[in-house]
Amino acid sequence: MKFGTKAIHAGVEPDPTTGAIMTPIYQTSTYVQESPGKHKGYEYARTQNPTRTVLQNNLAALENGKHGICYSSGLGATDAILKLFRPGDQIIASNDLYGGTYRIMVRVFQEFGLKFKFVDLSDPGKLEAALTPDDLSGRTKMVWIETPTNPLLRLVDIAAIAAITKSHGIQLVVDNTFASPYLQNPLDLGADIVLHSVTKYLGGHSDTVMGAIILNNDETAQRLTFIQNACGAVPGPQDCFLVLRGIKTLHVRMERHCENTQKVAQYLQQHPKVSQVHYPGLESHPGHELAKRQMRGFGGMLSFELSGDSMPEAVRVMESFNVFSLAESLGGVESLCTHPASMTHASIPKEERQKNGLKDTLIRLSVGIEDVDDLIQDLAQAIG
Ligand code: P1T
Repeated sequence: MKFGTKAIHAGVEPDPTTGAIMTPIYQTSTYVQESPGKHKGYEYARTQNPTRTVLQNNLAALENGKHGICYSSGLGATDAILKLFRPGDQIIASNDLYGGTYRIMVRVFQEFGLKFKFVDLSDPGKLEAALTPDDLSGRTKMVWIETPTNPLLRLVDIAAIAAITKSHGIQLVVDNTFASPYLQNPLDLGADIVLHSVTKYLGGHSDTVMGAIILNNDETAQRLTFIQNACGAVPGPQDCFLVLRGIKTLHVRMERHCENTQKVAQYLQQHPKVSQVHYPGLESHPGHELAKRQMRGFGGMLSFELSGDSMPEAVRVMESFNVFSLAESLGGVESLCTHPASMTHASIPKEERQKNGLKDTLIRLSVGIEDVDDLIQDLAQAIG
């Protein structure tokens, strides 16, 4: 099946009791057993829920993976992956990543003894260089990347990084939130685990918070399913239904996100008051050629900087939008504008942010699927 057909049909069957075409919301906490241990495969709703099962199977199909496992948020999924490790184990992560991911690594798991090293992985050579003999003596267990990265839209070469991790027996996780499975399938490029903040493009309508992990390895999937039940960060059935509904239009939405964002990026690039636009669809982007190889489109996210780097001017622009809403999050049908330094990436210390190239004046856009002329007009009046 091709992507659009899988989005609508994979894992989804008419309800066996009524023929309902839409997966029912099994709003129940428990399931009646005939005799102790004799049941229909469902015991308690933290452990299994039929609405969640359908969504998990659908997500696995979209990422060309064997197992899909859902959690109550993207960070719930991140938490589950980090619980695969023991004190002393090291994870090497890209230095440009969602602030909450940095926060759970440094402020939660580092306190439990996990070790983290942050490296600019947009150059795979830097991964080789970062792997000291000590790191390679079994200490480094995982490499963690986002591509494109949040919020600087840097591209990381998944196949090149996977070749390095495989040669050293290290696992590779790709946070595929910005691309969505419509534009990029990391498992096909050699990644071991794909993570999504389902909250974003998969849900697509800014009405649900959820996370997911997709992978092929049976043993790791079994452990992650154990953690899902044992630690309890599960999504409710209503949310699973909303995401299943959202996914049915993922391919159509992503086409419009990409089309609109390319036009918005081109508009911003020629604007005299804009000094830099970070969007992989622009030929001037350092990852443009890689994006053409690795992705099927350039996505709906971009960030930009105003000439002069003036904070009051950046704030004035962000306060002046009529169509873009100033809010955290991304990937919904409506356009959003975010100030990473004070919002999504505030949990990364300022020196750390600046060392990685994230300026306080950076403005991030999640370009929605409205009429692009209205979006460009809104940018024109806000930037002035
Ligand atoms: O918000 P949650 O569903 O827990 O997902 C966390 C997460 C993980 N990975 C990436 C790449 C993300 O962007 C996020 C959440 N990001 C935002 C809320 C944001 O505005 O960037």
